[in-house]
Amino acid sequence: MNMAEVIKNEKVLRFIDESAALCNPDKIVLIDGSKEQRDALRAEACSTGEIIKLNEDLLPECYLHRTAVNDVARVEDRTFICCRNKDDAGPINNWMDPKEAYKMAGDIFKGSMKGRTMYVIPYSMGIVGSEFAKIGIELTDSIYVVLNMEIMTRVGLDVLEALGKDGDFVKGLHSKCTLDESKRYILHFPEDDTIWSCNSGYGGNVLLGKKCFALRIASYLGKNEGWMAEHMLILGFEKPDGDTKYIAAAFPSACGKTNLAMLIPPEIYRKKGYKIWTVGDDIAWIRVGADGRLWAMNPENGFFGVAPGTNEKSNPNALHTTQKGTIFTNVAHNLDNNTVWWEGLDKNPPKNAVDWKGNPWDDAAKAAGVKGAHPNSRFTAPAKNCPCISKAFDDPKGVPLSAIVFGGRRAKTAPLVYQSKGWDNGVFVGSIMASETTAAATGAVGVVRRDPMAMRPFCGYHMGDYFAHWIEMGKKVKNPPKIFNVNWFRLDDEGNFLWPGFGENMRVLEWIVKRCEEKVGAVETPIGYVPDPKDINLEDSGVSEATLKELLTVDKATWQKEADGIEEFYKQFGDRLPKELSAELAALKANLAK
Ligand code: OXD
Ligand code: MN
Repeated sequence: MNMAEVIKNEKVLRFIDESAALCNPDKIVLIDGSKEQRDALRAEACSTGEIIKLNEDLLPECYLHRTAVNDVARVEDRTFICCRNKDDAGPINNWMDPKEAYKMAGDIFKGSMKGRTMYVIPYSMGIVGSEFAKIGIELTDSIYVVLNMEIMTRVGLDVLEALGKDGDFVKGLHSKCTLDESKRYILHFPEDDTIWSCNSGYGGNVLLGKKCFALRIASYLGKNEGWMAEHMLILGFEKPDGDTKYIAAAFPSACGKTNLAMLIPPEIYRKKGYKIWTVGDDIAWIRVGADGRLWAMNPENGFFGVAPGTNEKSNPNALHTTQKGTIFTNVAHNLDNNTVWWEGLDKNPPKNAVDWKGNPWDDAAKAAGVKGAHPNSRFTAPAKNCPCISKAFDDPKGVPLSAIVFGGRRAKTAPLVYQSKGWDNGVFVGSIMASETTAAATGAVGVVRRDPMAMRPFCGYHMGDYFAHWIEMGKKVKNPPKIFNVNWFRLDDEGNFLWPGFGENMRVLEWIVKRCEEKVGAVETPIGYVPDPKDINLEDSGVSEATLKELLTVDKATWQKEADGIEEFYKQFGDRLPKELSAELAALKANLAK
């Protein structure tokens, strides 16, 4: 294929030329999104051992990949925001001067694709050609990246068509290089719409459409263009009368976002006709609609979910989603039937297996406690496989939000659910989000890690300016969503979870929706509104009224300590902390002193 005949956009051609001059690949191949090309790439990657074809009858079109043992997760300490002014990156991000970063990484990229092919992936975040979609071009020397991008985003020649002769795009350059950890860098240049990633082959570091573009670069674009890129799932809550209310929810990593997005309601709800529909499980792009509401869309096209713990009970919808056209990364390989296995899938680990490192996983290894799958092993699965995918998934407008929900993992502090007292108070609630490491056996409370809006690792600019952007957005919406906080992880004094979680979270979602519809009252506390216990449906939940009361308590002494912690946390933002948030903190303190 003659690249210049197909690619009409000079800026794309220049980007390819400059990157090729730097990385020196033997060949350049444009990814066209066709099945023929995909099949050929799969076959090539199978022939080199990069991926393994799984049982076609049991897992059609599914593959297994193992990353290098030193390359199994996002690397926050090697992730940088490279903007000209250091202050603009803020106190939470790592910063590098863009000139230095280009020079340093340029030396690493130099000649890195020699003997390899450079693949050119044109992809769209959002529906191709829709007014809310944004386009990226990722250049990579990894077939694994190409195949994952084809699941996670919309890839193909129609993207180049939509880009047109002059359109702008996010430039992503990735090379595995030598997978040298000491030279691994994930660099973002928000002022240049550019991402450079080197020496990694792990999803979160190399599927540049996801965290790098759709959150870090997009959050910066959103600030400048008046919209928001958030680390949020989006779900539809359908009531028996067919009316569906949409909720976006932000949780730190490993708090069950994918599970909540694909929740199956308890039987008593199913019988009445309630349903949950998945619009997205990780990222929401949010804009102000002409109707004065906030509208959210999922820019992704697949799910990059954590495998361990996913099973028929915890998330049957996710499990079902992974049964076709899926790439599994770092799970155990069941050699008996050429399928996959991970801890928490079922109680029958395969007898004849290979672990995620590629070593035989025999009785001796199991007895020694060696895990079959890495704890952060993943599935990359097409969204359209999901049994509960929302019909709004393909709607370019997205969905109107009734509620925004924040959550974290707190042993004692946060009640099961509370509602903020309005937009600014809701921004405050999001800004103080936190998770604790819990020592469940003893009930001891661990270290608090503040993770504002679950964006701590993903905000592409100064977090204080990000808070200010949230406050500004509130001024633009006539009918803002109501803002809530949930905590599925509250513990009793013995360290047991008080709330069953998973599908039972439906009971809390129901209260949230009723509050949005102004169908139930609530009890005012110093931090916001909690449910009157009678308004949470406990039928068949196994939760007693006494436990629910405990779940809903707001302890003043605990919150006074929390307020001190917030004050400390806020100090680092200096004068970039919006005055609205200092006022909210002062109001909380005053409420607690009453
Ligand atoms: C993810 C994360 O991989 O948040 O989605 O870490
Ligand atoms: Mn995430």
